Amino acid sequence: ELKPFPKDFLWGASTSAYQVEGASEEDGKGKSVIDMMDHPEDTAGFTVASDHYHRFKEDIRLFHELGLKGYRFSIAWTRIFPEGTGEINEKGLQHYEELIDELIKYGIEPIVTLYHFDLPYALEEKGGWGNREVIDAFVEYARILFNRFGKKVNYWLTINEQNTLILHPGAVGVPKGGKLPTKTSLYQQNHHMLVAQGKVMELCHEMCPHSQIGPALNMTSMYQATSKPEDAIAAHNWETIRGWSFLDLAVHGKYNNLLWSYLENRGWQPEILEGDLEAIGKGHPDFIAINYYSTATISESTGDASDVSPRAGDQQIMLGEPGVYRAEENPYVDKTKYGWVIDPVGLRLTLRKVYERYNLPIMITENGIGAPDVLNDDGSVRDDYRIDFIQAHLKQIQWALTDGVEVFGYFPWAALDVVSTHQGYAKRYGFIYVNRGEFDVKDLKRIKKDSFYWYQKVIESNGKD
Ligand code: BGP
Repeated sequence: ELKPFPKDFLWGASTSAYQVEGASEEDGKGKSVIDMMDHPEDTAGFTVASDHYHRFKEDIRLFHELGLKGYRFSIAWTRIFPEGTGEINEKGLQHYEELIDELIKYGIEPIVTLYHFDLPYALEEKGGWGNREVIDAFVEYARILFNRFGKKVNYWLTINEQNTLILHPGAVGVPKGGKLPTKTSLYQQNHHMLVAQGKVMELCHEMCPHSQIGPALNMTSMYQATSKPEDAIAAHNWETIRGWSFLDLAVHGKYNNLLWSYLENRGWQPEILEGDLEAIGKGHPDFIAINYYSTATISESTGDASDVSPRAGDQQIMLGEPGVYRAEENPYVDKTKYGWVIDPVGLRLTLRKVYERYNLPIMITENGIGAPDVLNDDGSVRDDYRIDFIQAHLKQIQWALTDGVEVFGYFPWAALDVVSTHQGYAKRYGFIYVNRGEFDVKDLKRIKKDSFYWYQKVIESNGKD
């Protein structure tokens, strides 16, 4: 029999600063790598986005009506430190203070991501995460936030999808004129992020003993395409390199053996200074946050470039690596319009695996379906596909709870429409429609989609609907 959702389950929804705020040059905000990114020309940029920066009070009123118990958002580092370090911009702190206070006023738990893809451009110019100095800059930034908001915020997330940043840097974007970094440089960046994350988690425990902090990786499961033993090895290769190696480090402060030999064989090992592993190991996350969208199906690598393709991934991520794995179509699952595999059962499996491996409570910080939602003349948005998607995933979360997995929160992507990383407003995720086109920002009116009314009932009934 299916277990019910726990009584205090955190029903929420997510956004990230650059995808929702707009006001990209207001109140002293500095430029981030996102502001400088080489953006596809036919999609909306991030200067206005959903104008959440100005309309957060109206948005939070809607979140309250929706019944949210938690709202996950990110703080833009460049609003606090326009240059990444040095001078603090008080206006930035004030903005987030007002946002947090507004949430608390409605009894909505603020869940704060410290860093969601938007590194200050001033730091990027100094070498970005490849430069060890960024570690201290990140710790200092976190210290200011813990100091100011530590009493009000109970849940912090460190770095959003560090594994996406490292494995698919092109999916997040590169500053104009910039090239994709080499693997050696990426794994060095990864190492610095890990040290920074470890230090920030330790600092959080010191400064805000009542709050909890954890990493937020994009986690999923890999299926082997056939029962061929080599396919099983390839699936294990990719599942480890893509997911476990990041979490093993965040939780245990240890480089996974398989990852390390993979790096060594290719000459991609990062430089590790004395004290680094200790710093990573002192982090001790209180929970694990996962973003889950889809699974992939893997076969043995053919060893040549034909392994690499968007064949079984989505259209913006190339999967496959010669000598490591190859991605295949999965005939048992559907896909979204954007080619992302829809696999609710994969979420149950992933939750089981993550819990079994680390024994830490899990918060699902992203999950959702991107679709070209249509605003009808009668003011409705009939997003039944979103209802089906989330309903199916909730059922599998319940199965995971029944399997004994501790899941304590669900934060679908997204609370309201946001600029998608690649398809602007053509691909939407929210429960709340934002009335704007790709370039014509119109009136930015908020319109409740069908999924809004449905999710409202889900929350009201604690997941029975
Ligand atoms: C995750 C990111 C989010 C969000 C989401 C949907 O990887 O953390 O920021 O954008 O994916 O992706 P997209 O906007 O590319 O559809």
